Amino acid sequence: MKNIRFFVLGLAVLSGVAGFATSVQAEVITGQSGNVRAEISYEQPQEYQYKNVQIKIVRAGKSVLEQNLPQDSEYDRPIGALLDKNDQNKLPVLDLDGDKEPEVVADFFTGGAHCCTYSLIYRYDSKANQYKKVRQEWGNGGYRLKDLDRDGLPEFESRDDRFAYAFTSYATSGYPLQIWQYRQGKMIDVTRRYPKLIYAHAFELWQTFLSARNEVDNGKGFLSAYLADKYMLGQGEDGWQKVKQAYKGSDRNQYFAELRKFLRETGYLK
Ligand SMILES: [Ca+2]
Ligand SMILES: [Ca+2]
Repeated sequence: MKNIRFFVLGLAVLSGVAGFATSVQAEVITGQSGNVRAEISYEQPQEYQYKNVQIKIVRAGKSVLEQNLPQDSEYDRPIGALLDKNDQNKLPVLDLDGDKEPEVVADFFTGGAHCCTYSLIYRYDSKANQYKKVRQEWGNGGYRLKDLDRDGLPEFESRDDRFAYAFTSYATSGYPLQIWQYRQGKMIDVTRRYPKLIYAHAFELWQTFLSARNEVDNGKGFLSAYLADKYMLGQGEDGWQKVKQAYKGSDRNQYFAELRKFLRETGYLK
């Protein structure tokens, strides 16, 4: 079950919040690749509030970007600020798409028990000598950077967070696998290019369902995510057969109807 719920950045974040301070002092997190150096600064947090969050990107000693970041609220904070002091990679600066130019990946957490995490990904536009960003929402979850196909470029391994609370509580929600690539300023959902990983993920969800089906909500949350994975594998019908055989809840007809509707709304069932 643990592996299915691996990215609860939010929870890790809460436990790492810095202590209260009496004087306002700037704190900085940094990252560097080649001659590109990025930093995020903010006032020392007071009562979990982060003020004056700024980003700065310097190329070969020259500042190219320097701006205040809009925050959803004052609880909105850079995740790097909450990592262990010895963590070297607080503000990742790395080439995500193989064009030899590093991007800056700034992760944030908006506060609350789970929700939400998001990334601001900055890309250098050499013609304009400017950085342009995209914002990627991760919801309650997060992601891991991992080179899944070993081509030397990292993928964002994540989950479809729309399944949080969809059929049950947060703790018993399961999620379909989601894999993203960053290419020239855009985030692309490439999950279906990794059928072996989806298969392994579906298998794991099924195992989790089996161990949870006698508990609250009969393992509904895991079964829903399992079926979404099966659709991505082109095995929707096979998935439904297994689901109908295995689900023992007394609300089966209603659950199946709602599940079908949800899978259509989320684009798994076409
Ligand atoms: Ca790049
Ligand atoms: Ca890769």
